[in-house]
Amino acid sequence: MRTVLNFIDGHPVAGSLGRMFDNISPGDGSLLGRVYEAGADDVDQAVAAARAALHGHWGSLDIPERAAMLHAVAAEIERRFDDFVEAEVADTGKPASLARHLDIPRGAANFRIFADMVRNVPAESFEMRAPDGARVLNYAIRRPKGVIAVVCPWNLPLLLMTWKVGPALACGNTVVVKPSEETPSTATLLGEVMKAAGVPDGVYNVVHGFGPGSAGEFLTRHPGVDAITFTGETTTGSAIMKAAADGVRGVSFELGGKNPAIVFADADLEAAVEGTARSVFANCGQVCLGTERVYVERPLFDRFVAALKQRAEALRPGDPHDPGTSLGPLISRQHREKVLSYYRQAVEDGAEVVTGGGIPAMPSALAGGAWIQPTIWTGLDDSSRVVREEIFGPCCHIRPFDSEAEAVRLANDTPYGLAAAVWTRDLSRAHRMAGVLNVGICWINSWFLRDLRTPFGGARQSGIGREGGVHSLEFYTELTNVCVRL
Ligand code: NAD
Ligand code: 6OD
Repeated sequence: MRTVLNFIDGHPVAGSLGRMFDNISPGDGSLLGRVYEAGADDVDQAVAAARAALHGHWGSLDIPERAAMLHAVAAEIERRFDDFVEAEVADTGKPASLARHLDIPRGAANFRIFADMVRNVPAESFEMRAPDGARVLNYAIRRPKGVIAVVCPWNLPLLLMTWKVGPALACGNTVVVKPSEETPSTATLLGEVMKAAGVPDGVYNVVHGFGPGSAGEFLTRHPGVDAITFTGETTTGSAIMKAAADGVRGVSFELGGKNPAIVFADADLEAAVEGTARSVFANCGQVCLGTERVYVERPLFDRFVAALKQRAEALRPGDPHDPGTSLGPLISRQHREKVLSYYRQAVEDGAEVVTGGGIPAMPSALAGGAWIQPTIWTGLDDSSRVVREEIFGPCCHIRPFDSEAEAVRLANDTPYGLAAAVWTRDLSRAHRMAGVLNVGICWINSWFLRDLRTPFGGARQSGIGREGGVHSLEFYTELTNVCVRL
């Protein structure tokens, strides 16, 4: 059984509490290891180490040197690729093929892309005349914002953490990361990678624990933290925003969603079904960009429902290392209880259960895991909680529509606004839809296919701000306008 430590000032440490919490396998419910919980004193130390590193070697590095070090981090992640896959698969139960294809490569890419980006930031400058005719030059410089708190969820642990740590470090900041209590391993492994890549002590710190009354709250309330970047539930975002109000710290939030897919009758049916199936069931439905509401134009409705049902029933839950496995478990039995409560609610609200709706029979070795059936419903009223609230499981409701205007009204009828997918062969209509859907990301005949230089984030209750490419600069740097009388 393994022991997971905090990582503070370049060293693995148990912390001041002497307290540990369990790291449970979602696949079989077994105890994977125990994690040292960080207390308020440990968070203090981590923030102090990050502050010292900011004013030390890291802060004075030239951009090319910093960028080279982040390339070394990416290379080291790739060198230890199998260790990262093992750690991510153990913590999440997801199929190893998914971790190999998505999570770990993106972990490395998130350092490369921002290392390259900061080497090419254009500077803004203007020249004017003073009243006496003298020339005056104004130019803006970007400085690191300071010590950044990075608070992460459990669904794509390394991918989502490095999506924030990459740009934060590239811009010259230092970080204290609070990984999800469910998935502590890859953030800890990244500490070893930082060390091996020569990143100075204190630049990257990890504190383990929970939210309220634990490391999450200690970190986000800490006055030594200059800004907070967070991915997780909207209600948690709201709590963190209150914590950030003291000291008027900036926040960048990637929050929940209830994303629609809209399938027009002229869509390539095969492509629409395949893309929607991925967006509903990938990572066992635990992707913030995933689809939970599907609207299909009436002439295609019955064929689409039948085809998606076939896809759902072809998914194979099982051992993550078996190449035939295409569906992992949910992250925990506790999360499964939440998802199952929506499965029951759907039936109470009069849904037709097209497929699924319960717990699959699993071999006895896996029976203790958080397995759940992929599920499709039709026939729910638009007001049902199942159609309105984020479930974060492998499920969707499919409803017919009769006109483009109705599809837009239904898709936008939500407090969220993260993503929408539109499936049509009519490109004019596709562009028109992108202009009226109230979302941060509009996929056209695609899903989860995005250039990392583009803005990522959500509208309405799905987030605050955008990260990605130069958009990350807005959050991770402070601008100083320099006004020079020549
Ligand atoms: P969560 O909000 O429960 O937890 C996220 C992190 O916040 C964890 O590390 C947790 O310990 C910490 N936390 C909880 N309460 C806190 C508090 N009061 N103060 C400080 N930290 C606190 O989210 P989750 O269950 O881990 O992840 C699933 C959620 O994340 C879903 O709602 C999903 O939509 C969302 N998500 C959004 C995106 C996006 O890009 N928009 C990406 C992935 C996940
Ligand atoms: O691809 C990304 O950069 C990103 N932030 C994806 C988020 C997925 C949510 O689960």
